[in-house]
Amino acid sequence: MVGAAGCLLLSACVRDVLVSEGICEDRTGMVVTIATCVTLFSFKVVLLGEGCVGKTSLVLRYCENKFNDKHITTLQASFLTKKLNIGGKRVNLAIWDTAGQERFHALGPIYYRDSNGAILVYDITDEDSFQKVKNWVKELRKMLGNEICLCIVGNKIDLEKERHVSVQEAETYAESVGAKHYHTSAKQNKGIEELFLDLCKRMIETAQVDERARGNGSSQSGIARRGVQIIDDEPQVQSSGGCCSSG
Ligand SMILES: Nc1nc2c(ncn2[C@@H]2O[C@H](COP(=O)(O)OP(=O)(O)OP(=O)(O)O)[C@@H](O)[C@H]2O)c(=O)[nH]1
Ligand SMILES: [Mg+2]
Repeated sequence: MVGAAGCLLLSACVRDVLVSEGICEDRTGMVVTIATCVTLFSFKVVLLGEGCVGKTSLVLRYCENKFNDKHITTLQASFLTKKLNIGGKRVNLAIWDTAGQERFHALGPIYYRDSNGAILVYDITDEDSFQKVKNWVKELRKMLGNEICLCIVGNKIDLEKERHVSVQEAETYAESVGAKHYHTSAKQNKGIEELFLDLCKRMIETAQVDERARGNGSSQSGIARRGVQIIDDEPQVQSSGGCCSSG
């Protein structure tokens, strides 16, 4: 199927984005239309973790560059979006910030279902919050398998002197479950851009691998099911002449 801008649509969930269109003459004097598309990825990311570890603070810092010293507990979940451009690829992030309070735990599947990435947050000064991350990893791997990109985040690194979770232990654990570990401070705005950028690159890679597998007919799962959108980003040149069109 060929899109309006001449881009080849690779899957049912694909959307092409026309970023520029112009008319010029080629070397033979024929009038041609040049249309350029970019790849558009739409990813869903969920934040999970115990109450008060800083999930909302991380999202607010990332999306709005704000920080609040007060803890305003999240009820159920909240939702923010962010648009990025990574090496010519456009990424739309839908970020779900969930409530950490135990009474909301059962709502988890509503928010992590169909997620491409999960950010599991603990507070480096609170050992229990790290144990809670381990519970989330078990649940996510059981419910979603290996297709979801997992990030384990030790937040509040500005409180290094009060650290109760060893860096070595956290990093070794993350590696053992196929997750990546990150260190952040929402308060001091440290490590957050890097966290989201790295996650986006990993999700793009996963999506492209899935897409190639689908192209080979070896997988019907993955990308389409999880709403990832990929398009060909090659500039397309189309002849605009009627009978003279080369097709
Ligand atoms: N020192 C320090 N405090 C932080 C940091 N991030 C968040 N906080 C504080 O920790 C408290 C809890 O932050 P939230 O972002 O509301 O925590 P949460 O995980 O969203 O909590 P729930 O919504 O109840 O699940 C607030 O008082 C924040 O100001 C940080 O990096 N450093
Ligand atoms: Mg919150």
